[in-house]
Amino acid sequence: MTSRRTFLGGAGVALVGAAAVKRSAAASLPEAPTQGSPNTMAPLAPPNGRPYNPVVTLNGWTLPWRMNNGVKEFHLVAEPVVREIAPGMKANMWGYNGQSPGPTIEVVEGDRVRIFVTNKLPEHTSIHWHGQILPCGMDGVTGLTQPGIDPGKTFMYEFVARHAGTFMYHPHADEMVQMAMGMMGFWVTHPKNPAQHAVDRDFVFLLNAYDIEPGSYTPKVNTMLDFNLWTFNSRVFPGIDPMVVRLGDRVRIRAGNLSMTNHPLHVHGHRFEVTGTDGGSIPPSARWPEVTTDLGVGQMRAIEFVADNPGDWAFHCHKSHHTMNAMGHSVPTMIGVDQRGVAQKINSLVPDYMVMGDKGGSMGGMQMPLPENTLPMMSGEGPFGPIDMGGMFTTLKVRAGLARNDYTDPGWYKHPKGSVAVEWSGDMPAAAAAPGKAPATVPGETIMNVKKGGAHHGH
Ligand SMILES: [Cu+2]
Repeated sequence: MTSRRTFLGGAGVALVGAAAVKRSAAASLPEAPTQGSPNTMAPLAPPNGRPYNPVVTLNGWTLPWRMNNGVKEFHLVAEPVVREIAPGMKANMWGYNGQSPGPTIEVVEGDRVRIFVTNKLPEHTSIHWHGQILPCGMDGVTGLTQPGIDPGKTFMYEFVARHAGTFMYHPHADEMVQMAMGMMGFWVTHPKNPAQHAVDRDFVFLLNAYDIEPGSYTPKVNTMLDFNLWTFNSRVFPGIDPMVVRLGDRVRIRAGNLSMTNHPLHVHGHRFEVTGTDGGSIPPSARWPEVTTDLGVGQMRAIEFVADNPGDWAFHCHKSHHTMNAMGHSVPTMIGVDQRGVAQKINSLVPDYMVMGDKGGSMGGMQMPLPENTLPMMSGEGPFGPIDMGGMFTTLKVRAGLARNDYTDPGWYKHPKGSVAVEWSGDMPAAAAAPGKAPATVPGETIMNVKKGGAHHGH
């Protein structure tokens, strides 16, 4: 909560920062609260300014502001942080105000916003306000619209949040390094009229990816595509909190993609509509039902649905390797190979060896010894056993009888009697034969149609 806020470095740092601020109308820099806890913080009800319905940042928080003569003033501090990726693993990252991603910024359409950005990184940075329609010189592109913010300096951005919508912020300076290190944050501009696009629960998070070698703590910043940790707000399952909603609630989930590949986000048990992009709200006549929506690189989507189906529903990226944590790829496929006996022989030479694929066992149930500061590939214990998931996976917990502002994890869903898939213990029915004549086969023999002739020209 914001009660955990601390003053960064105290008044001394504020004075040094203020000296570097040239055009500030303020006598001093606004407070720069920091957040150390990776827990999902309760929505921040606006203490002043125009009213709005606040969002919930998954495993994150919203940045408080100072109102100064009608201008909302925020203070972001770009700095090295330690982020818990999930219990059992921490990473040395770069972020804002104590965390990666940085805090969510929430403002209202028409608000004049002033953002102070202090750089405590070892290299220059800048912030681009992705999706905002603003004066060119406030766009945050180092070299193009401003000089970089050197280490120890504070810059001031000021603009009017002209359009309601879902946005994000990230550096436009040494981008590959700074984004690989976790520098990004969410931005929501609420509509002037709180009744417009109103929902009961509004969740936000960013999609990001890291390459952290098992046993190490710092992301590899030269990785271009082959990342090994696929995260929601720099967290992996089971470190991602469930999205808890009340039965019958209208729910909005907003996500932005600052990783280097696309992510098809899939919801179980519900149909949704994409109601917004980083370009704004989509008119109702242009929406269509979906259960999966693909988020391209640099895109944002807002989806909405009524949570009318109680249960614990999976919510995840549909790329199966994105619901896994760091893994080795140089393993041959052993599906169909009977490995019984092999493990014992290898175990006499390599004590920790285990087989996968056939007669080996699923990865979720494996208890492999891991290097320090590394998560299992897939984990998470459910009410029926291992969930076999990691990475971009969490649950949507739909429950009757929750209080309006209650986001507490209600535990596992209690299924009505007779509504859970069970093992069949009766007689097996006779298999129905397909119409037509089956080809004659000899047991154990495989029929192959081989196309003869012609050279192989490669791929
Ligand atoms: Cu994905």
